[in-house]
Amino acid sequence: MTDSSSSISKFLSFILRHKPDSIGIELDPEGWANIEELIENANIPLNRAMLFEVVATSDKNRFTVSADGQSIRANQGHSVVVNLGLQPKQPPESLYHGTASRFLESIKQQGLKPQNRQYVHLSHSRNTAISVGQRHGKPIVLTIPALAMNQKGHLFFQAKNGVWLTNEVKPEDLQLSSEDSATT
Ligand code: HQG
Repeated sequence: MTDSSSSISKFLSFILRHKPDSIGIELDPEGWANIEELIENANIPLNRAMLFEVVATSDKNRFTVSADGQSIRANQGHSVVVNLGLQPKQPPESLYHGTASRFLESIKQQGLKPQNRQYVHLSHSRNTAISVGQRHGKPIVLTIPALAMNQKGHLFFQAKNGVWLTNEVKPEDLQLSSEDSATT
């Protein structure tokens, strides 16, 4: 990704996940923004070609353009409440959550909470979890017994880009062991 696409991607994530009102636009209940309006209101240089290029090249497949080409939404990561229409899905046996060591005590006490987002984010790969954790500090990977939780009635969802989502993970469901470090 070029510097310019990366700053457009950050801008789109900020507007489409968190603060559409910061440029005076609204998302519909399913999280879609009108592309014309988004471009008109953008406070960075942006046109349709630039926007479409970022959608097509986003390393994490972060955005979807509607079938009619008129609207765009983020695939996951929202703090604003939107209905992505995700259906509960059976997860694999284990999923991973990457976090920073400084959050561990609090996570042990309270479990994993969505914090500012709509869901707790989980991945099926430990390596992805390590990169996610690194964004916050010294990475730690927690193993989540997703299938066993699902069998107890806890719901899991998978966003269009493969990220797994759930409402929370209670402390008793967290598997904490000496292997939960990211040194491998
Ligand atoms: C932590 C990126 C203390 C949680 C990634 C995390 C991801 C607690 C932080 C997506 C806690 C929230 C999401 C508790 C949770 N006490 N800390 N009880 N419960 N936490 O950024 O999962 O590049 O909101 O462990 O790839 O890091 O943006 O969530 O460290 O999929 O597309 O609170 O963002 O995608 O941080 O990342 P975040 P996340 P993008």
